Amino acid sequence: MGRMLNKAVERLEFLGQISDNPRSLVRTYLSPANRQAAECLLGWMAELGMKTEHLSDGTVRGVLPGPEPEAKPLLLGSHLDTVINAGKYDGALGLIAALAALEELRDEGIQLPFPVHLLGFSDEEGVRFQTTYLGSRGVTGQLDPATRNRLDAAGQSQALVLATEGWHEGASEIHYEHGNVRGYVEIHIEQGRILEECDEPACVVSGINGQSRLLVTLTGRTEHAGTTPMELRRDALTAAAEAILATEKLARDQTGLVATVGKIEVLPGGSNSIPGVTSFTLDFRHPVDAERVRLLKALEDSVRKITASRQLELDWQLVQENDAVVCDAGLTADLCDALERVTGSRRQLASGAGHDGVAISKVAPVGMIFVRCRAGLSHHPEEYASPADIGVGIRVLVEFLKSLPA
Ligand code: HGY
Ligand code: MN
Ligand code: MN
Repeated sequence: MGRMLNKAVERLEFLGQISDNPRSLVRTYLSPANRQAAECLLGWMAELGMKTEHLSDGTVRGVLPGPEPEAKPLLLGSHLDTVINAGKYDGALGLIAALAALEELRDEGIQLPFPVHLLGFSDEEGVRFQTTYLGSRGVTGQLDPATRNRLDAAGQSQALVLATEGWHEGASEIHYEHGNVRGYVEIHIEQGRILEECDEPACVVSGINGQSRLLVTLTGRTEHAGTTPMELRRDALTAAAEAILATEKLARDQTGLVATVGKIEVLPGGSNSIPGVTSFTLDFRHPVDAERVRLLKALEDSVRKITASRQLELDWQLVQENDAVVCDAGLTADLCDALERVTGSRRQLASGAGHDGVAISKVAPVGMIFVRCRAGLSHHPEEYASPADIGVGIRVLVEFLKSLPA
């Protein structure tokens, strides 16, 4: 496992240098760096003897057909894209670890009795269009018109960007439907602190929390900063500040709720003009869907009171909503058996982070393995998983794959 693990760590380092920004790691939907990372993965999969192909949206796939190419495939995968100023493990670890597990099986002379597809999804984080799972929703027929019409910062729709910047030459069509996939398994860093607190290198994921993503826009009136009396102002930024603090207070008061405003835009954006329009993103999550919906409505009511009291207009736009996903009991039991053989533990954790398994779960049973990450830090350049823990994750996946019957 030593040589294979070293190669996996080297590949993670290599992918971690492929960025659209020379000073920090960022790869987004159909960006040059995302394509470069995809081409890297295609090359490594081809080295393993996989039949490789790419989709016009930048998702790539490698296939090991096995003795019965028409049998239902087991899907492995994760995402090629990153957040802004990212760490090098979120997404990439799942791809490199899955590839390493398949290489380990080859080195052990083991041919799996079923087809395996390894998928590198083009966009999971949703940085460019503020929507999630563009790649995994793409291969499962879930890209709705609302998503296709989402605009990026340059005002281009996802459909237009795909048409004009897509990787069309030689692209394949890949489509998975309910009933024609054996399952989907992904390795991912935990992005939390629990494995570190219990000093365990890896665990199995029991489920993925639901999330709501919104765009909230407050409209007041732009006026002169020097001549407009305070009592006459309809300041869209101070109102947004009050709304954002109300969001934080609600999340602090409600167990299980996490809410984040990650991006804000203020117009017209001049230091001597009162902000007339402020828009901000809202990321709202809770393990229980009904609670998430109830609390989101409560927040909307609070924000409407704030904007009404300040004579502002409010646009409360739900961009995307994913209910919580419970990982498949059968896959999870098999993964726990594999975990126990490697570490002696059968620990399961729920994921506060979203993953491509949310989209794939619409057509296939899903399971996940978490690998410990230092201080739980993620979506940060100091994100880190040790080679030893990555090696455990890979061994768990190898044990799991070996245990599956034809
Ligand atoms: O936002 C998330 O939960 C994941 O990192 N896409
Ligand atoms: Mn991820
Ligand atoms: Mn992420």
